[in-house]
Amino acid sequence: MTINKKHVIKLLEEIAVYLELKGENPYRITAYRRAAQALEQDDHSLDEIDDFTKIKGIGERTAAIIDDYLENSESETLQQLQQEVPQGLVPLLDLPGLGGKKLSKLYQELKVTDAATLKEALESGEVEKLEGFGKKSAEKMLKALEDADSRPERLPLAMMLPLAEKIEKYLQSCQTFDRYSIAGSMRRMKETVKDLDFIIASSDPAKTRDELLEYSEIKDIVASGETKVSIVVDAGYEVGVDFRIVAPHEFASTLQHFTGSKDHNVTLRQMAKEKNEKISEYGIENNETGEVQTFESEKEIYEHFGLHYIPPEVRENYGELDKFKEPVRLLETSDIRGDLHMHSTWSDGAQSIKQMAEQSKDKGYQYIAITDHSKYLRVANGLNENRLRKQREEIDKVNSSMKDFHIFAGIEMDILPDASLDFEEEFLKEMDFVIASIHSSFSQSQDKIMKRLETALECPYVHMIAHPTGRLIGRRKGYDVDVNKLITKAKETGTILELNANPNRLDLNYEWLMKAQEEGVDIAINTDAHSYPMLDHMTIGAATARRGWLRKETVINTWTTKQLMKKFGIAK
Ligand code: DGT
Ligand code: CA
Ligand code: CA
Ligand code: ZN
Repeated sequence: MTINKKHVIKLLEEIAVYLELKGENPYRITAYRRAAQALEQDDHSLDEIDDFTKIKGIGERTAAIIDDYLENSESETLQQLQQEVPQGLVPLLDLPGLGGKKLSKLYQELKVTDAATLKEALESGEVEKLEGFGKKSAEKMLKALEDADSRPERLPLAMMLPLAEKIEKYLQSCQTFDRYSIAGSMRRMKETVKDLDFIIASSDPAKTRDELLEYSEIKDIVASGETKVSIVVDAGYEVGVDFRIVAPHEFASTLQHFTGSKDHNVTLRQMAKEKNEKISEYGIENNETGEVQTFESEKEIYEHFGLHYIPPEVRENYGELDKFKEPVRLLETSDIRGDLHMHSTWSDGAQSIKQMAEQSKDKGYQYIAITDHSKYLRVANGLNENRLRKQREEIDKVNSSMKDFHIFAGIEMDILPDASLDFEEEFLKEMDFVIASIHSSFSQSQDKIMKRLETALECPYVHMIAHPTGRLIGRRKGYDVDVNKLITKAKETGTILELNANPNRLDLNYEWLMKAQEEGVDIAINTDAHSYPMLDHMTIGAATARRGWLRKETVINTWTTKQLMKKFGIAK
């Protein structure tokens, strides 16, 4: 790292903070702050300064610290301080109303060293008794502390989806407008979401504002203007919701603007600039005439820049503003012809084989695979060879009773901790479709995990690896997979990798999907449904596929029944 002036300024400020926490002499603290300011105000770059004491406000001692830092790329003074001051104190500086001076007092007088000890001191009432602290500020701090540990900065998509649906239901029932859309990261189907954004087209913004404020779930109102209403709702966790109210003719531009991502819009703004235009949430302004053009749809906005329509999921500034100069056909939910991973009452599913099949047919599918758990997974009532043979009889029966629909007799077979498979190859031959997956011993080393996956990949009767990393978004990291190696090996062995569409999983994630497609690996998007409603997760899977730029031909469950039979080695 080459050290620049900003680094030096930051160093001096950090030293001041630590001294303050230690309760040092205020003059010394001020000296460092003044030195930081002096450097900030000085116009020279670092290599133009040969003697720091020549700058007014920087003394001998400070200059020596800077020289030490420049020479060694680290500061002994700072390191020393970091050892003396409890590390748990520093993050507490972010709490409202808690500067270095006050925090130092809590440290010196009440032995507060981190969030937990501060919480104790606040709850016992000791803090409000201290000079300079009041009951009110103590309450504020306690609330901030509680909020901080009750809710992470971003929530998993799966937690936000039901809330977004609930709000949409309310918006549908509203009387003062009829056009609205979700925007922001939720519309882009990002896997974690900070807050929800909605765009509303209204010719009577005052009335619309009032109507929004009548929503029954509001916990807090942050803003209530005629262009923006911001609320906090409580859905078991606090979530911010922003509504932008715009005139109907501005709707498309506002929607495009607040769908983001920020980086996508920065690049688009650059493209506008090159055309001598300015793009904003109101439209596109011609810099010469000052005229503002508005649009009927986002499609028209992209066409204005010579681009094809860019789906929201792709707007992440990953090169899409270049790529979509040419038409790009990404996967759509309607391309999906079937779902190849789901459970029935034979293991831990909620519905029977027939019920799952009929529900899937109603969704317009041509086939499904019933893939219950294997015997190793006792908690899920996993099936042994005998029960699987019985299940096949049931599947045959349902198959002959349904027209234009096919059920593949599948299995989701566990890969055991010792890297063996739950069934012998002799038996696997009998199955139409074999999924292998890991549900145990997540903490094994990468070597061991890879050995397990490789056994499955190399088995000629395994067609697919399900939820390849085992992660649960925001809850569980998954096991230690070398995904690059997995992708290479999947290509080599002709094994399908899954995009598990469950919003808690989205596994593989979109970045790995890009890579897998590049390497020519087949992907299947499956819901892993354990009940009816979960079959609908396919739309989330398709959206994630678009985030990974997946084309239809990469996704094998867009194929026909016949094509799949061939692929699975069961076609006559
Ligand atoms: P998040 O963090 O999950 O809420 O992600 P977004 O993308 O929903 O971010 P948010 O809610 O801060 O803003 C919504 C979109 O609005 C964002 O994607 C880009 C757009 N936008 C327009 N102007 C601004 C701006 O000044 N700051 C930010 N952060 N975003 C802006
Ligand atoms: Ca947002
Ligand atoms: Ca927002
Ligand atoms: Zn499953």
